[in-house]
Amino acid sequence: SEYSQEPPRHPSLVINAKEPFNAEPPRSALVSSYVTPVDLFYKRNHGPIPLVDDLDSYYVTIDGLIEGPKKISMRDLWALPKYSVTATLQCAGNRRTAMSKVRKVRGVGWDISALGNAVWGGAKLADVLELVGVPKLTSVTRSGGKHVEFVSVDRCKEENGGPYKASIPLSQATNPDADVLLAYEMNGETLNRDHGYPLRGVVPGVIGARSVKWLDSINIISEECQGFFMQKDYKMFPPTVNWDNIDWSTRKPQMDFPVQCAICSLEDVNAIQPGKVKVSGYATSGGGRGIERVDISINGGKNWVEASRYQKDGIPYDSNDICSDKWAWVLFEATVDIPHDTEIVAKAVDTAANVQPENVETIWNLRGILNTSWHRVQVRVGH
Ligand code: MTE
Ligand code: MO
Repeated sequence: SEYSQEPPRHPSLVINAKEPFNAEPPRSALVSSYVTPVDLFYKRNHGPIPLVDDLDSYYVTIDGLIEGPKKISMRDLWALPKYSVTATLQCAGNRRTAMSKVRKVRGVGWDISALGNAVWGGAKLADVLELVGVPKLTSVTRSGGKHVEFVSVDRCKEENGGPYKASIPLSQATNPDADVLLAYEMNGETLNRDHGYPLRGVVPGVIGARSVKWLDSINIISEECQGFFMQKDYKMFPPTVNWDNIDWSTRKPQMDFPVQCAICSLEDVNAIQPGKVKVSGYATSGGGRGIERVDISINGGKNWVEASRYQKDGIPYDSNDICSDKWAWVLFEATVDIPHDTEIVAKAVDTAANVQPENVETIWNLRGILNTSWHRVQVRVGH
């Protein structure tokens, strides 16, 4: 079958769909390290994993509304300055299963682990675009190019057997500070097949869907990419929109991720002993915004205590510190006293003072994306 060449995977991944392969690590694995190990990093696919086996004949075609189209080889990319960017990638469908409990939504079910934090190594897209005559900080090319479209070598049914694709604004692509990468390494190793070997886009601060794996070509275009995943998916609709009245053209493709957090040290319903419990998890926001605060409640949201935050072990996190990783998640930890059955809640505030919605009902949408509601876990004590 078309799925006969899938790579081996870690046995502790929770498989949400087999073909295409969609899987996430157990909650507890996420908070075991600041940088998520590659084999435990969530895997989100829309088709079989393509096999690119000859790097010497591999190249990315850069074409479209530019002066000189060019084929870029891995050698060309390796010759450019290499950057390492620690960035959290999160699927827009993270926490979809919980949204589905309010009212059914369409899409692969995910618990809270459809995200991970990795050190991506590669060339900056801004440097690559210079090779085809597009200078830094360009928002429109002389021939009217305003968007950068990434096209994959994979095949998916949503595109009627065509490749997965997505685009970002040219202004972001040519801004060195946006840290958009053409990545060939993940956590210091050659990118593996599941995550886009030999080359993928990494667009920090933006929903995972725009970080296209297995790049085949890059096109400079005048309008945003017209592909399925830009125009007929990954858009945020109000709760009133259903499959009978949906008009996809009324909404923009989702880009930045809103502020999010989740408790990873406890399962949905946990039996624990009375006394002190460590509550830990992740918090992350989009657009390079840091995490200002994480609040924990042990009585369903009546009272709150502030959790401690960190990125690197032992060093308290400071969103103003230039040594903090601006595109990466912040892990949090609080020790609380749990005398009886209760609901533990976590919510984060980002550096723009954006907060998470209290209830999932108010942000319900038919595709089940961006469930960033307060994260709640039930604990049963002492029986
Ligand atoms: N790129 C290609 N070519 N095909 C895909 O199916 N899935 C996207 C994105 N890039 C996808 C893709 C989605 S929806 C997400 S969330 C991320 O890749 C997941 O990246 P990962 O599997 O490396 O975690
Ligand atoms: Mo995704």
